[in-house]
Amino acid sequence: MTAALDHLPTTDVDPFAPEVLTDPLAFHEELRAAGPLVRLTRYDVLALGRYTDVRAALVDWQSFRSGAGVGMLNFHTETPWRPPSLLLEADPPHHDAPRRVLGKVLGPRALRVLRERWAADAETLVDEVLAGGYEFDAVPALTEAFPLRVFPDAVGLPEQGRENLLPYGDLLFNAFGPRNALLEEKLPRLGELSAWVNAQCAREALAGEGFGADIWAAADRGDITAEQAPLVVRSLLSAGVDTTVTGLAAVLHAVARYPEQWARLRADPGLARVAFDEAVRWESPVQTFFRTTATDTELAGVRIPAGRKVLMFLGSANRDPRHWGPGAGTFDLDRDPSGHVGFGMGLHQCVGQHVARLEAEAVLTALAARVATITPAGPPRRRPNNTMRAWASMPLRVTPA
Ligand code: HEM
Ligand code: OVM
Repeated sequence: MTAALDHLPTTDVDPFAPEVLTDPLAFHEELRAAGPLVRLTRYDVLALGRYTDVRAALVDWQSFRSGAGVGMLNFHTETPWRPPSLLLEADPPHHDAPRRVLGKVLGPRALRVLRERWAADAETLVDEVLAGGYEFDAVPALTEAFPLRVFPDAVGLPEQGRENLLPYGDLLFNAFGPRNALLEEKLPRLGELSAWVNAQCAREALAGEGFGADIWAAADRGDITAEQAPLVVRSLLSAGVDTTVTGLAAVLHAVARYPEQWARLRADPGLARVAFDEAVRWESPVQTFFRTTATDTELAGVRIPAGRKVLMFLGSANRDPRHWGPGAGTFDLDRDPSGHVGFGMGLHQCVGQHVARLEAEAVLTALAARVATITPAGPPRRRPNNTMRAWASMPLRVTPA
């Protein structure tokens, strides 16, 4: 059963327009209702909004390729703005060795060492915040402060220049989208930010211990080449900070909006990890990624010709009532969020997800021991980004435990 692309349902909505990025839920519903595969007339790309189809595309890496880039730009026909990632923007067999190395560097063994340190760092940070009062903007105070306190040290970055990490991530995640005003506005800093990030990837720039040194040690062992090592380090600096900042904000927003869920978490802090994963499902900090069809590919009964960009709406899949039921839109610790696609699925599934969970667990556990209630202290403000569902500001009011 195949239908021609010109007979597909279409929408003229620009999913990268600031107002849609700020509040995409109505658009997601429209997308899912229109059909499994929808043509976005604005960009002439195909879109997937339903859980089943997003998941099918994610796991079928043979048909839905990453090597042509996972943004709107097709690396086969246009020049990428930076050398492609050896993980995110690569297919097997090239993807395999860098993935194996980073999987081990960020694996359970490495994280066991960090667990206690990060728990203590979270307690210190939360104490510092509370010492300043029971009303604060959680974005600078917690969601940005904590990852910036622990992650660059874990990588082994010098102190100098760390203020470039968030702007670099913001630019990178905007660059997966179209060249709209949001991206244009940030492009002037591209050269300066890339130069700093690239310089930190050299062996000499990195501390003798840490994720960065571990990647270089893998190069010494011959698991990857010395040419690959800097680009694997670059993946950490690209994907390791803004993502967890946005993920932490997602879970704080969720517990502030659902006070009874915060009460449950306080009663059973063992729920911290479930709470984080449920927040990653509910908010989907990373909203979208593209794939490019390798050959003529059939999906949901439609034949997609080779070389087409397909946009996967992770955030829409994660709230699809066809999969999650009528309560898909609520943040609920009774739900088993496993199977969500907020970290992707299949070959490219987030290699840093254990790092993200460990950071979140540390912050939520420290908060749960110190704070009885968390409520909004004013309207939170989004920071529109072409890929991330990020926050500019999140005023919170807490009461001490
Ligand atoms: C891959 C989301 C944290 C490093 C991915 C993918 C998603 C994602 C959706 C799949 C991309 C695809 O299929 O094309 C997130 C979210 C995070 C998070 C929501 C936090 C809440 C992190 C952290 C790191 C990291 C902390 C590094 C320490 C990576 C890398 C990849 C990746 C290198 C590419 C993996 C590959 O292609 O094999 N992430 N991520 N992420 N993530 Fe994360
Ligand atoms: C990378 C990379 C960059 C951005 C995001 C990402 C979410 C990975 O350079 O490997 O995963």
